[in-house]
Amino acid sequence: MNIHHQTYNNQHNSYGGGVGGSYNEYQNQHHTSPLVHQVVKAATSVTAGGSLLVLSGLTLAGTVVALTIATPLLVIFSPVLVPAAITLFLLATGFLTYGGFGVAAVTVLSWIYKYATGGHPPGSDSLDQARDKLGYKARDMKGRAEHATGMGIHGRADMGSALRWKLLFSAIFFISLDPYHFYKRITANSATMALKLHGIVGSPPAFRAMAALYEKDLDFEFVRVNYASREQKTPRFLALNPFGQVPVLEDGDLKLFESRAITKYVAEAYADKGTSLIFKDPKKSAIQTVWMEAEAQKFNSPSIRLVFELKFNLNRGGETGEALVVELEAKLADVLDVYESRLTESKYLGGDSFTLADLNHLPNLHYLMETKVKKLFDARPHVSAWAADILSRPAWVKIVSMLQREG
Ligand SMILES: N[C@@H](CCC(=O)N[C@@H](CS)C(=O)NCC(=O)O)C(=O)O
Repeated sequence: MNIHHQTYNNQHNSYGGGVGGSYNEYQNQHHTSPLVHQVVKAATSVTAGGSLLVLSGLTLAGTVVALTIATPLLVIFSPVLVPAAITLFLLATGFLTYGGFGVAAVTVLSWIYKYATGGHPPGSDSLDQARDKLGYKARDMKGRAEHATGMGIHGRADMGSALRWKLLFSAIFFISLDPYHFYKRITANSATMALKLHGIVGSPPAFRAMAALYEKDLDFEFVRVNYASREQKTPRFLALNPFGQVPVLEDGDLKLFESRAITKYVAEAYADKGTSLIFKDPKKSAIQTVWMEAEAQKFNSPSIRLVFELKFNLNRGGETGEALVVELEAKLADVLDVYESRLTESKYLGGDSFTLADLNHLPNLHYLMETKVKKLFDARPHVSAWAADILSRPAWVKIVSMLQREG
């Protein structure tokens, strides 16, 4: 997100245990050996798909055996009506079941192969979502227990990985119960959705992009990037963003990264939909750009670093770098003084209506309001009213609900 964020991340290999956002948890899971992963994945794929193939084979064998018994009956008894009916019944049910198991086995095998090798087969998002949610809760409890007993943080990666496989086995079980529904999901899923946002729940830049899509009332698919397997660093993801970070927006054949570039594109390309997020008049537009730059160049750095210090800090046992916080608060206070003055002359930063100049602030603003830094906003009446106004917009409230549901 910015240079500070990266440095922080590298030092601690984590944004923290995250009281506030599930996305921090993904950063804890980079330790599992890829080789071990691949071996386990391959073994599981073979076992799961193999059992379906065995079922298929058993049905075929059963059909052949039953036919062998029925055929002499056909010869011995005449008229042939009863044995013929038995034979036809066996033929129909036996071969149909055999074929069904075979097709299911091949489908499941290829789905598992894609999922286990870090791909995104249709329906895997729901599985990942459930996995991530369970993993987050489990790691959070484990982290608290370890913290209480003074233990280290080792072993968190195994927890996420084990959950992934348990969920995968549950999924296989349910798929075999209802293969038709599974098939329908595969064929009806995302292929037709033009807009795709790749991100993780809780990530401030991903939420920035999502806010623009919601303001524009656009249908889009939210593709959850799997941090546990470092999906953002795989060749497939690097082809979307060579920096290996979320968010990425796909609109048909257009692929965009950098959250602010995404919000700008969405506002311009879908100018006639939903909320108008930009001014058309060149002078108004120029002023709006000034405040968009203020967010990116002045507000973002102290605010996101404070978010990481104060909101996502549990990995360090709840400690924060107090001196750093004081320094960052002073920097942010200077920025907010300028904002206070600006907001006395105009209801929104970019002008008289809500635009990208305001929207781009939302994620950091949201997280800061849950920290002691809120006092800096409360002390400035215009800034405080502005923050309350933009944070209560329906598009943003939708995102907060998602965070509460999944975070
Ligand atoms: N300037 C970028 C920052 C993106 C960013 O920092 N994304 C983080 C998540 S909050 C990420 O993907 N980190 C993963 C990594 O660096 O491996 C933006 O605004 O889109």
